[in-house]
Amino acid sequence: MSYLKQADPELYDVMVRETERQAHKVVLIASENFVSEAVLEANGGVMTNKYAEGYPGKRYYGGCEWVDAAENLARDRAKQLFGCEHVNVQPHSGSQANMAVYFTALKPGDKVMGLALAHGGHLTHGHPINFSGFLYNFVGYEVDRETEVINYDHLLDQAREFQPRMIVSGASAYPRFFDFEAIRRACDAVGAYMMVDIAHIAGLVAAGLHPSPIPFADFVTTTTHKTLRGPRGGMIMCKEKYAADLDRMVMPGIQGGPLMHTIAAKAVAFKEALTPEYKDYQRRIIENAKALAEALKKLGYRLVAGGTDTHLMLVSFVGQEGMTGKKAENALDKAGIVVNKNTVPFDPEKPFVTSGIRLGTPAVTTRGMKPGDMTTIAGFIDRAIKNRKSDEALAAIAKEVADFSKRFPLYEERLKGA
Ligand code: DSN
Repeated sequence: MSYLKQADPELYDVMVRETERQAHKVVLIASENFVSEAVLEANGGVMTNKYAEGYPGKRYYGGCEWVDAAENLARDRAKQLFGCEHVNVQPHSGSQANMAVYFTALKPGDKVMGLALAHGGHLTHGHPINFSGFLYNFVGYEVDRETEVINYDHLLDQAREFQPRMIVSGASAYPRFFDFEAIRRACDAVGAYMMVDIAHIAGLVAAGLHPSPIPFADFVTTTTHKTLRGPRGGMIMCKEKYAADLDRMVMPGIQGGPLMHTIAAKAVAFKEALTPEYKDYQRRIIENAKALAEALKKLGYRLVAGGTDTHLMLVSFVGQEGMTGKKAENALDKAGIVVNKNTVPFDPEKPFVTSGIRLGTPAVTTRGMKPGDMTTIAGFIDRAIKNRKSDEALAAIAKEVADFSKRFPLYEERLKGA
């Protein structure tokens, strides 16, 4: 029996439609994933009712004994998973996690370096239209024009010249591994804090498949819902010496009551992430990404930085007359394949048009797809892009994509009898 169906049929119908959309399309958005039913249950549970400003054992409200237990489980499991000295699981989002670190370590006007958004960075890494860009004096470092990867000698030179108080690394559209040891050397050369935002690669780091920044960084932030496959939210890890200041900055500095239902769901996701099956899942994400990259290259597509080490890749249409990321995103959506347009390094197009698309494999891997299926998906992508002007052809591909997707059931129980 669905309480929602009874109470609000209109919203219930919208939820069913969204579940069907997730199940019947191929989701290649690199930052999205499908959480387990256990994570969904915790996230939709009774802890949403509880106010709990403060931290376990030191709250501003009575009745916190069970939310304390949930937060302690989340904290202990996160520490075990990442091997960090201290963790704060309360940030509502990645953006607030980054804000808390900046507010802890920096003063307004301080100089900071971050990977430029157009080169794979994130809005909160100093973009002028974001609070990070309003408050701090950020300069962006960029990828090398030839290799399209970060040149760490150039980064060191730039740091020596600019003398930042902090160097931020991590990205939302960078397909190669980061060299955290080299970034630490640059930080040490100029006495800067090292902050790494591992939102995209957190699951790979947790599984030991991407080098970990934890031994090198002062602060590591992440979201919990991308490769990590937890509920939507944020988290901060840091050295013990910053713990008290950081916790005070998260609450009361920038947040009030923590979202205890989400923290409970984070605990569940971290337990899942501590299993051998999870490590295998992360390995398969990378295997699938490499298979998709190779299949696309065989079909003649150009990938930024030549391919991927991780869960994501960027297809570049630079130099292809009349082709843009926006056109590709629209055509693919009509064909049942969900991606996002994305700027590529040195992109001649505006951010709302772009010359690229970003593709990632966490969500399709959760559904059980394998490297052979990536070849099938590359074929769908190629046909959709080539037939982008024909709605009829795109609708036919969408039907094939839906049939293909049905071979990898998702949230079936929810759709039964909906
Ligand atoms: N919006 C996220 C992404 O898609 O990568 C970053 O915050």
